[in-house]
Amino acid sequence: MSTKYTIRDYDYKKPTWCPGCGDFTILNVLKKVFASMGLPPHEVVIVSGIGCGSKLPHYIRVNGFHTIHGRALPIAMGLKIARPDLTVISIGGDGDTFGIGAGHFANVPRSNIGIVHLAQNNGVFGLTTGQPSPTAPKGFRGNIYRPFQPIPVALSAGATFVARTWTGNPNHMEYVIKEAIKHVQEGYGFAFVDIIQYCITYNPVIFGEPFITYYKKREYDLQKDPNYDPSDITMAYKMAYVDGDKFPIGIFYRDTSQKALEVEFDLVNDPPALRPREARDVREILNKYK
Ligand SMILES: Cc1ncc(C[n+]2csc(CCOP(=O)(O)OP(=O)(O)O)c2C)c(N)n1
Ligand code: SF4
Ligand SMILES: [Mg+2]
Repeated sequence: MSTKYTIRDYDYKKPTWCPGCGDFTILNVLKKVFASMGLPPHEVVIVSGIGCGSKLPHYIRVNGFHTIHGRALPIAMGLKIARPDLTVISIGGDGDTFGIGAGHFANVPRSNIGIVHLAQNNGVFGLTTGQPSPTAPKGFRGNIYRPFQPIPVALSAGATFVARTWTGNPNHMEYVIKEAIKHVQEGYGFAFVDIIQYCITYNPVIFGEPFITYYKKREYDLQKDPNYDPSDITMAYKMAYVDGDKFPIGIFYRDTSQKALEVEFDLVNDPPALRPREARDVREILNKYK
């Protein structure tokens, strides 16, 4: 553990989120994690999509890339291939990750690229004023679909680290995000964290109970269960479907038998974007298309 950086080293602009929004907790926890892991701000990149939560890179002093709706993951992947020496975090809402970006969520994990993806899962399209997102329960504001299941989909997509936390338990979130970053640093590949996020404006009540009360009553920490083995994918699938009176949080799955893509192709010590380039005369190519 390093004491080189403090939380204040990552402070930047003041967020414009609604007072009480769970995105504040995610922002504060990220600063805490970066400081306690001693991550230099210039060696971290946060790539986001579009949405309330995706504004996060504007509010933290690390490199930021606010991209387009649903596309944080492929951009983060390209960036990690070019600069595997950097800590790359991709972040986006539930609409971003499981709706418009679902194709990337199904395919980027199986590359096992060493990035952490954080889903700000609030059950609504917050920025566009509260339409049901893919994770909204059936019946919510006229939603006729059953909710999308992030954990089993991440497992099936080949993520080698799959976890869940929520914005009402910042200590737990800190633990889980730190473990996700460590998984990547140790060269094991893609890490996914589903963060159940409080949207105080458009989704403050879960099945008739206030958000905080609902999850506080039901949170069930997998790492406190001595019989839970996160290396067992069948246990992970089983726990992923537990819902109702018990809401599992923590590391569902961790596979340390695979190599990250950037490790397998030996890119880490020779980042492609930092390789010396010879000056090339492009006129010959351009002339071809005249
Ligand atoms: C290609 C495209 N389609 C639609 C939109 C409109 N749009 C902006 S944000 C958003 C949904 C945001 O929801 P979510 O990803 O859950 O993030 P939140 O605001 O809840 O944090 C939509 C549909 C857009 N910006 N770009
Ligand atoms: S609308 Fe919801 S998600 Fe968006 S800033 Fe407000 S509380 Fe947060
Ligand atoms: Mg959302």
